[in-house]
Amino acid sequence: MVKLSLPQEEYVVGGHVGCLGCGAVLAMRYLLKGLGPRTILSIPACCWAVLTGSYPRAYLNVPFVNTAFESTGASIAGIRAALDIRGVEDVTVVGFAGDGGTADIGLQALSGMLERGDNAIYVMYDNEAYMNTGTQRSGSTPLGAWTTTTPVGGAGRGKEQPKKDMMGIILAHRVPYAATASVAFPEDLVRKARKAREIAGPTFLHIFSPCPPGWRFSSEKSVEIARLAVDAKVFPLYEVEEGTYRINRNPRKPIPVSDYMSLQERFGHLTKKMMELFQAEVDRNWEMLLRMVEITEEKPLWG
Ligand SMILES: Cc1ncc(C[n+]2csc(CCOP(=O)(O)OP(=O)(O)O)c2C)c(N)n1
Ligand code: SF4
Repeated sequence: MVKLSLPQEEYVVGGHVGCLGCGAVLAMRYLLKGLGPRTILSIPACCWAVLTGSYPRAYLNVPFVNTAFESTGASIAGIRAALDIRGVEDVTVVGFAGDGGTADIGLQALSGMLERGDNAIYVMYDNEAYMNTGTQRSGSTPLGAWTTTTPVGGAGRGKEQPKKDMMGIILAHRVPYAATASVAFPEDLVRKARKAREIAGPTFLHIFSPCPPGWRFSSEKSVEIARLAVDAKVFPLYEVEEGTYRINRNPRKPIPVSDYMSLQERFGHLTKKMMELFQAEVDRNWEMLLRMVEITEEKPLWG
């Protein structure tokens, strides 16, 4: 068995109502292991707004506020400003939102916070749909995936648009640090959380978080699926620091995307032709990433 060297402290308390195998629970667990107790979270409407519990119970061992769906970026900017006025410097302010709350409805508040340079971490846990309300498609849902609003059958063949490139959107703001992370690679995730904490200014973590009921797979496969996503290059692990790209895991023996997709019923309807389209999209994105590493090794994109 692989032994992980993770902090022992737990800030996600047992008893929460997350589904079995919920990737978003692991995302929060590892994030807080990296950030530690001097952390304040702002959480908008999403699965995690429910998982925090109802008063008098709370399943997080750090303070948090629940904010309106569209306002996470503004909320963390406000919390930081309040702490600054009081002279509190050793508290990390974190927005923790789903992909719907980030890539779609909360995008303007997030963009404002990044552009102003507010000192806070924004985390998008990505389960690739609006899960708390029953699996509606988001901008972050991948091409071809079944959701309740991208049905399969009749004229429907799943989502017709590709996944929105959130890292690209974030990096257009020239932030000091942005990284992808996965619940299948906890040490990498903890390291990235710590790094974001140490950087003054806006930072962004995009955490891949499988969802068994929404992606239609059995709950014990969450971590396996997250690992396959990285090794099939569907969700590469990389970070961009002051305009320089670095890949954190370069799979020596890449696997075909069909190995990743075949474990999930949301892709069960895809034909060979659609799989090939998906593979081509993945290959193109990977090529682009390699190019960005090469280019920015010589000259960072900014800074
Ligand atoms: C303005 C507004 N519109 C719609 C809702 C209903 N709503 C609550 S949670 C949610 C889905 C959130 O999806 P996402 O951000 O992807 O997080 P997840 O539930 O997948 O964790 C929706 C649509 C709301 N609370 N506020
Ligand atoms: S619906 Fe998905 S994201 Fe929400 S609690 Fe269940 S497994 Fe987690």
